[in-house]
Amino acid sequence: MIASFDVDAQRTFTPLCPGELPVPGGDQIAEELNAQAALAHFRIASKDAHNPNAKWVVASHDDMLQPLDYPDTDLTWVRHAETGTPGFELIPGLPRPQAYDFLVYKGVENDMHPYGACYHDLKDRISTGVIEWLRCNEVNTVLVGGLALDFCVKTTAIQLANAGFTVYLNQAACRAISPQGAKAACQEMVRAGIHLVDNARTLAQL
Ligand code: VGL
Repeated sequence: MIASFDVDAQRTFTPLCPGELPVPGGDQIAEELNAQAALAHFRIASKDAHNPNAKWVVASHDDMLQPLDYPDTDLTWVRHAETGTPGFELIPGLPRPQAYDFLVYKGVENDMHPYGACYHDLKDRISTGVIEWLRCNEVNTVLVGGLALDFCVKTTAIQLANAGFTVYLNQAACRAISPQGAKAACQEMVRAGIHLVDNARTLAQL
């Protein structure tokens, strides 16, 4: 069985939320995510679900990406993806959350800021249930897209590959925070055995 995974495709990571973590073009991926989902038996999603009291919160973008010394919170970030705010919502063009076969919320704890959607912590110890859900539903192949390529998408794809799934990363269904980050992430994913494809049209031909 094949599952399509929309990783953190939320408004907070798009220019629609300029004060949060806008990823250039982040609001342009819905069509590709939908095309990719049309090739799969299941559609699942992850959403960052943060709160304003998280220990990694800093007030300005200039103070971001500073190292932090909590076990499961490695860097500072500005407030983003807070539940109940517009930034928490999925990007325009995606289905309502109710339409997904499985949804996972992550980054809920104040002192945990995971990137990958498969584990709540940064050491891949505490499962979010994604891997178990996929296995229960006899999924062996996962098509991945979302935001941002160089953080949460990369980490999620690698976690899935490490768990034994065949993983296809749809590059047209992703956007990255930085071009250098995207390049390094792609290299890391290839090393992890992930198949990079240009778009859903290519996926349809496989
Ligand atoms: C993400 C940075 C901080 C992501 C989340 O979803 O890629 N990036 N928090």
